[in-house]
Amino acid sequence: MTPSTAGPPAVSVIVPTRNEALNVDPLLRRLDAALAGLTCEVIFVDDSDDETPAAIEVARRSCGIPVRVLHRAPQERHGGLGGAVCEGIRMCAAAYVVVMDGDLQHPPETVPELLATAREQRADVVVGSRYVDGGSANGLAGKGRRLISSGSNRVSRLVFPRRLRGVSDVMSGFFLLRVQAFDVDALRPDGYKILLELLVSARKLRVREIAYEFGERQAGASNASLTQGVRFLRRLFALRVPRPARFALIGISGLLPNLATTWLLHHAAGLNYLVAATVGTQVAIVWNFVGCELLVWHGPERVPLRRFLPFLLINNADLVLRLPLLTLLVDGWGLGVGLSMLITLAVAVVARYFVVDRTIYRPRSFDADPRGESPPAQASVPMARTAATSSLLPASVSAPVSAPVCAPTGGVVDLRPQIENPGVE
Ligand SMILES: Nc1nc2c(ncn2[C@@H]2O[C@H](COP(=O)(O)OP(=O)(O)O)[C@@H](O)[C@H]2O)c(=O)[nH]1
Ligand SMILES: [Mg+2]
Repeated sequence: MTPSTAGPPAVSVIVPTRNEALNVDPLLRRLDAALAGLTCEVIFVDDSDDETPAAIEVARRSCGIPVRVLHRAPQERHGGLGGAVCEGIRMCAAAYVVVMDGDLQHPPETVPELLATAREQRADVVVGSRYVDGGSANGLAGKGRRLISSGSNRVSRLVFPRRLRGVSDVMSGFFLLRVQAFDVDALRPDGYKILLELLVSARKLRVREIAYEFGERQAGASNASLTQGVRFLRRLFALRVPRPARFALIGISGLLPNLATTWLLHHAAGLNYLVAATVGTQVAIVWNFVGCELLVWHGPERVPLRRFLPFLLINNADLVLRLPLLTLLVDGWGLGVGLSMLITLAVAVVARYFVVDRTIYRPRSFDADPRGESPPAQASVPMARTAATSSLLPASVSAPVSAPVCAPTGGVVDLRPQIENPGVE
């Protein structure tokens, strides 16, 4: 195929890869044949530790399609698979991107149909679906994977009934996007299932589906794991429930270990009630900290202890400050003890939220997080580095032609805070 060099390509195919050395050559060959006649480019966003970059370098020489590669070093792998897709979208030169796996489970021959559907039906998203007539999920390895896939689909649609209405395969990794319909910088990708994130983040999307047969992995091993499942559930919760509400929920749930510990130490172990209540409070603080790390701010795994110590301090200070307020309400204003307790607790939760948010979890804390657990600072990889990282880039294709939404940040790390999607539905 002879790609046209005039103007931007019609479609950029984004392939996130992690250890796919044996698959990139057959993938590029099939894409080359399938996309004959289309102006296009392929962008690999590679997080591999094997020889995948070298394999792409070799394979691209006999490929008629311009191929670009962004290889991310371990400390740059923000957001895992989802983060890689977002990087690809930022780099793309076309108005449409197709995202597909690098292991040939997604048939390259279906890419033209995705594009044709988007153009004919003026769609913002075209989802390759395994669950419509003509589609098949047989390539999913084992009954367990099939159950997880269909279960996650159902749960997602239950959580976002309006946004996901009519989408039969929310878990699909094979889809097309009209780039202008999305603000990639507002996303907080977290591992797999980036399509869910995209679908719930933008309003009024025109979504269409086409069937495809999910094939078997060509070579190598799947990167999916239980951890990815946990990250998915966590992300679903975060997309649905705004952060302050998550914080409040964790705080309320902390009452349980607090009361249980206090009761046990006082009644079962016979400790003085003040000692028991103090220990109970410390247990609740640990509970809250773990909850905040996992479900509220998603702190990086490294050195959580460094965040725990100030967390412990803030929570105990809160206890000390609440008592004078309680005295003021009860003795000064004559309010009942129960009501006063409730008021002081509510004031404390709000104050604690702001203090913890602005100090322990302020954006700077996440700047260098390699796992990209919802980094509020988006570390965009400059195009210059892209070119330098990869000798794979012919000069003519090393820079995108034009696309405002995916313009590279040109060597600058963009520190704008990321916008979460609180209560997006
Ligand atoms: N860039 C990047 N690609 C990834 C990552 N994890 C998986 N992939 C790629 O995403 C695609 C789907 O992953 P795969 O392991 O096949 O998952 P499965 O299809 O659910 O079993 C493949 O092309 C992988 O190489 C990652 O952390 N970063
Ligand atoms: Mg796969």
